[in-house]
Amino acid sequence: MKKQSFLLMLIAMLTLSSAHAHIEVSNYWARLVPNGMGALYLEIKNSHTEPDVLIRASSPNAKSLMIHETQRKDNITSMKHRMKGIDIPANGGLSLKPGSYHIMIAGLDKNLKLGDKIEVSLEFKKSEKITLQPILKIKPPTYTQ
Ligand SMILES: [Cu+2]
Repeated sequence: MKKQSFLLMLIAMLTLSSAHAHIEVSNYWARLVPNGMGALYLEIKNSHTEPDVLIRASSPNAKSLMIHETQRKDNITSMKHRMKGIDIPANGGLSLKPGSYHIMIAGLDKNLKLGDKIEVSLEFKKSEKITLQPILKIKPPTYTQ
C-alpha cells in the first residue's frame, strides 16, 4: 500500500470513530438530602464492542463527587467508595440506582433547592467526557430498611 493512501485511510478511520458516540447517558436525576448531601442516579449504555470504565464525576455545584456502591449484608447497609470506578460492559449497560451504584454528592451549594438543576461531568477511560444537568428531586429509596 502506498504511503499516501494509507494516510487517507487512517484519517477516514479517525473521523469515523470520533463522529460516533459510544456512550449514552439517560434517566439521570439527583436526590437532595439534608445537610448538603446528595446522590446522582443514571443509566449508561455502551454500544461499543469494547468495555469502558466510568472513572470520575465532578460538579461546579458541589465540593466532591464520589462513585459509591451500596452494599447490604446481614441487614446492614454500607457504602463502598469505588476508587477505580465502575466497569461498563461492551454492548451493554450500567445502572446507577438507589440501593446500588450511585454518585455521592458532598458539599452541595446551599443555595440550591428542589427542582433546580446542577451540572455534572462524567469521565470515562475511553470515551469522551459527558456533561449532564440532572434535576434535584426527592424520591424514596427502592429498598426498605
Ligand atoms: Cu454513597
